[in-house]
Order: sequence, then structure tokens, then C-alpha cells
Amino acid sequence: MKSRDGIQPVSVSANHLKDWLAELCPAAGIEIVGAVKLPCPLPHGEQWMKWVKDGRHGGLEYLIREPENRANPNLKNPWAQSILVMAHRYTAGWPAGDEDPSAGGDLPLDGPWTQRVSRYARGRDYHDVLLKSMRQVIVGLKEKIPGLEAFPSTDTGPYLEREYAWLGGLGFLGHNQCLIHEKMGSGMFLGVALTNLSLDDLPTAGLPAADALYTAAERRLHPPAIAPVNLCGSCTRCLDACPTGALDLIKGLDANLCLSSWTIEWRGAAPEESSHLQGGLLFGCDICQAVCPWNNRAADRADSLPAVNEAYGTLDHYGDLTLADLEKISPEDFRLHFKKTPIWRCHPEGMQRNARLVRQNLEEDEQ
Ligand code: B12
Ligand code: SF4
Ligand code: SF4
Repeated sequence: MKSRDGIQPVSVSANHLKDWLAELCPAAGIEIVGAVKLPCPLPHGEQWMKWVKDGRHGGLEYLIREPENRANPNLKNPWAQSILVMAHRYTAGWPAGDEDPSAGGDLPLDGPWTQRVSRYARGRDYHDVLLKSMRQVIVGLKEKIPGLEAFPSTDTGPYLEREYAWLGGLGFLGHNQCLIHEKMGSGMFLGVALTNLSLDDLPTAGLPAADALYTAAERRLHPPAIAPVNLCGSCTRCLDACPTGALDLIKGLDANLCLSSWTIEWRGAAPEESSHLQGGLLFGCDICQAVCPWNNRAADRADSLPAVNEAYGTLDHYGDLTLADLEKISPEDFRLHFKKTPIWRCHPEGMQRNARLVRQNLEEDEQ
């Protein structure tokens, strides 16, 4: 990797950046961009440290390595002046009463297994798709801003992406822990890029911006005078709907209990005493997003929003497989069908385990 020592700041006005982003983002397939001035004290920094201390990371050890660096990217990157946050949707919201098992609905065993897969994972791997879009925007910006340095990542970098997305004005943080845009919902991927851009006109570090620098849909008809922290009000639908009780208003999410961890990240069996809670879910879990009124409304207005990137549509070659095939899928077939998709992460053994558990749960329900 090229040394980043000696990278010098480049000054740009946020208004110029807005104009350039408006020119570059639609062609690159990026739907929202915000920026956060660095160094930036994290408003939820204390909750983050407590989350780590309480062991709510569910065995995802990479998450808690050097927590101070995750909370403060400047410790390792003193040159960085700002973080750009970019996002695009993988789904145009969840209709109210969505019947996909990934959203908590019922489906007979012989129904299409793809509906048991979280929407984010039915198409191409977002690590490739979103990164490509981000790089296209950055290449375009580099032509306009001599000396710009920007290092994009999605998911894999040591950054609390949701916190920066909120601070950058992309949306608010819901009780389901997701970053929710009032018009486009939470079905979007986030990516960040550490940059040497020194931007004026941004809110004081640590305060959330009311609006993003670029957005395909305004957050609200009347932008709020005070940046919203949380627009959940008294709603608790996601907490009530979570099958495992993984969400807590005070402590956040417990990844030990989250079905998304069990079905995607865990290598062994699901916890035996509660494996029935996985129901008909095969990979990932959308329940706490599908019940959210913001996502239901996003689905209602989908036609008035730009089309979702078709790379995230269900892949045709999935039609070759049945749930029964997945229960005994060979490493070779797993590679043929799932390489370059998010499902690749769970390995053939994980897919076999999940498919068997779905059958077991549904057969038990029928008895
Ligand atoms: C590890 C991880 C997981 C773990 C743990 C999830 C979690 N909530 O921590 C598991 C495997 C369970 C998971 C599940 C999912 N994930 Co995930 N995950 C990540 C990853 C890699 C790190 C998250 C992390 O640092 N967690 C630690 C917690 C404490 O941080 P946080 O969730 O970001 O929360 C911050 C804010 O919410 C804020 N906050 C605000 N209020 C409160 C209140 C309290 C009490 C607390 C503690 C914090 C808090 O403080 C936190 C720190 O700044 C991120 C990518 C990234 N690098 O950020 C993707 C990411 C969060 N995941 C994503 C997605 C899509 C999902 C799933 C929807 C996938 C699925 N359908 O199964 C589910 C959703 C589960 C959920 N309700 O959160 C997206 C979210 C996009 C969005 N719109 O919000 C991300 C950003 C990936 C991406 N690049 O797009 N994920
Ligand atoms: S993803 Fe599913 S299991 Fe995890 S918190 Fe949301 S509803 Fe609960
Ligand atoms: S379901 Fe309700 S409480 Fe949960 S994130 Fe959506 S608005 Fe907030």
C-alpha cells in the first residue's frame, strides 16, 4: 500500500463539492453523499465502548479489535480531514405485510427459497457493486480537485459507518439500529472514504447535518430546522417483532442473539435451545426493517424514486436450485452459484445447516 504519510490537506467549499457530486453521482449510481469533518467526537462513542465491554458483538472479534481506532480514525490517519459517506439502495422499501419469510412471513417448504434470503443478499455482492460506484465518483472528483486523496471502503474498514452516515445527514438512526432515510427507507448500503478534503460550511464536528451534500430524494418536504436525532417517536414495532429479542432501546443490538449473525457469520450450529426462532429464514433477517413504517412508506412511493440498481435483483441462475439441493450443496455447486454474492460468506456448510434448519422448523410447525 502506498504510504499515506505526507498527504496534505486540500481546501474546497462544500458548495462546489455539491455541484460536482450532482454531476457525477447519477451516472455512477450513488444516491446519497454526505461529509463529516475530522477529527470528530462520536456522539454515540460511549454507547459504542459499552457495547464492546458488554460483549454484545456476538463473537465478531474483528469488531472489537482496537475500539479506540474505530471510534477515532485520526489516530491512525492524522492526515485525514473528512469522511465522505456514500450510499445506494438495494431495495425500494418493504411493503406493509410483506409475506417473504426473510421479512417474517410464512411460505410453504416448496416455495421459492430466494424469498427466505434477506433482500440485501439476493443479487451481486455489494462490496463489488457499491465500491465500483464510489470509485467512479472519486475518479470524477479527482479530475476536478487536484491533490484529492480518498480511500473508499464498505463494511470492511474500521469505521462505524452508520454513525458517520447519520452525522453526514444521510438519515436518522432507528431503534432497529439502521440508518433510515425518510423517503428511501433503510434498504441501502453505506460506504465511507477517508479524504484529505478540508471542507468549509459543514456543521461543527460531532453535530449531525440536516441534509446530505447530494441526494436523489430530499429527506423531508420541509427540511427540519434542527437536525433530527431519531424519528421513531414512541414506535417500538421493530423491538416487538424481533423473534429473538435482540434489540434493546438502551443497549442497542445484541449480535449474540441476532438471526443475521446466526445465519451468516456463525460457523457452528445455531444455539440449540433457540434454533426454532430462526423459523423459515435461510440467510440474513429483514424483520426489524420490514415492520418499520418508514420502509413501508418507502415501498409505497417507490415509483417516484429512481430505480434500484439491477445488480441487486434476484439472480437468474438461482432458479436451478431448490431448498432440498441447498441442504446438501457441494462446495463446487456453492461456488458456481454464490461466488461474488453476499451468500458466499456463509460457506457451503453454513448454507447446508441453514437449509436443514428451515426444513426442520417448518416440519415441526406442521405437526
Ligand atoms: C458487524 C455488522 C453486523 C453484525 C452486528 C450488527 C450491529 N447492529 O452492530 C450483524 C451480523 C448482526 C449485522 C446484521 C445486519 N447488518 Co450489518 N454490519 C456490521 C458492520 C460490519 C459493523 C457494525 C458495527 O460496527 N456494529 C457495532 C454497533 C454498536 O455499531 P452500529 O450498529 O454502527 O451503531 C452505531 C449507531 O447506531 C450508534 N447508535 C445510535 N443509537 C444507539 C443506541 C445504542 C444503545 C447503541 C449501542 C448505539 C447507537 O452508535 C453506534 C456506534 O457509532 C457494519 C458496517 C460498518 N463497518 O459499520 C454492517 C452494517 C451495519 N450492516 C448492514 C446491514 C444491511 C445489516 C442487516 C440489515 C443484514 C441483514 N438483512 O441480515 C442486519 C441488520 C441488523 C441490525 N438490526 O442492526 C448495513 C446497514 C445499512 C443501514 N442502512 O443501516 C451496514 C452499514 C453495512 C453496509 N456497508 O452497508 N451486521
Ligand atoms: S435482524 Fe432479525 S434477529 Fe436481528 S435484530 Fe433485526 S429482527 Fe432481530
Ligand atoms: S420500526 Fe418504529 S421504532 Fe423501529 S426503527 Fe422503525 S420507526 Fe423506529
